[in-house]
Amino acid sequence: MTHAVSIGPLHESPIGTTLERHLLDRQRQMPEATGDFTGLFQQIMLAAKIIGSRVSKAGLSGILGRTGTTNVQGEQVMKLDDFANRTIVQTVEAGGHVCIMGSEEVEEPIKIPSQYPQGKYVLQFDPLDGSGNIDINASIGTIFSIHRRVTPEGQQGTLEDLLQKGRDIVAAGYVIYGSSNMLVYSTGDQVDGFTYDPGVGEFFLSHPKIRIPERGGIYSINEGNYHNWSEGTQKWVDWIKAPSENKQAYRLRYIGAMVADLHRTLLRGGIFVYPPDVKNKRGKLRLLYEASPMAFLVEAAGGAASDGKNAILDIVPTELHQRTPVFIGSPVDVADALRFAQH
Ligand code: AHM
Ligand code: MG
Repeated sequence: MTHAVSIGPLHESPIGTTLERHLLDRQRQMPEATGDFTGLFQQIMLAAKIIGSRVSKAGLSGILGRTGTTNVQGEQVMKLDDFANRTIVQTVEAGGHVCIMGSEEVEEPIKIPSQYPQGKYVLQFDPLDGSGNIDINASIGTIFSIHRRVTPEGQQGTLEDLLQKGRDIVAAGYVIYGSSNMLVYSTGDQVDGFTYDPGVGEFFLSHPKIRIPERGGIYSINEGNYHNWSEGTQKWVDWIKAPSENKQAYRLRYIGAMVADLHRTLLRGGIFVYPPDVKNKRGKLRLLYEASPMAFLVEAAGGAASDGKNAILDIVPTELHQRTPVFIGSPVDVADALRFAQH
């Protein structure tokens, strides 16, 4: 028998690193790991694949529109953010890894039905952030974070498990449904990005160890709100878009979906801001489902995230749907913005 021509050591990968392999390799580095975290993560990724598949067919399947409308077959159609919410709940609830969930789409905590085991983790998510972008075929995303429960094991979780600060997050991430679908996640020590191959049905490591640049050249804010801002925010925007002695004029980019704006900020640097304004005195974005997970990722990549006074990760939540101002991105750009915002 003739032997095939050797093309390199057997364990050198011809296929790249799958998300599954990445998770298993990391699990083995933690001797105390039980596989619970990996199991939960795999369920979230299954939900993301189902949501991504449905998002990519949104224009075809008659699913656009409001809850309660009917599609061409006369069937009731579900709004995509309802669909995404239900997909995550149903994919995760029976797995035995979580004891309670919180969703931007649901007013109250989502309990795990008593017929299922009550796990040791807590999952919070924004199932489809930026959903206003669906109808114009622009990027949207899913944001999630995982905490350890703080109430006794074996019982149903409570609000106390959900109201934990971002500093105690075990892992956070987002999935962006864009020109390609990507997962970006961190367990706090590094941030890795994976691109989805729809032919294989798997995420592959494409952006290992993402580091946000110290300073960028882009600012991202809804400038249509200019007249509703504080004087400090107005002065900062006037300053950042003008050339000055030690910097170029920054360019403005604003997609209006936090996942898309943050994804660009993480890769290219710069700053994303949703400040308080006269209509949204505490800001618009939700601490638990949007600000905290993104702050966790950006800090792990070497960036900064503040509510204008304090690090977002240090805010102790008092309500499930609490809002917060957000100044997030490259550390130098955030420090510059805070000098203005604090006046
Ligand atoms: P949503 O969770 O209802 O989709 O709203 C959150 C979105 C963010 O993704 C985005 O950054 C922000 O709202 C945009 O708000 P605005 O249209 O006020 O600029
Ligand atoms: Mg949202």
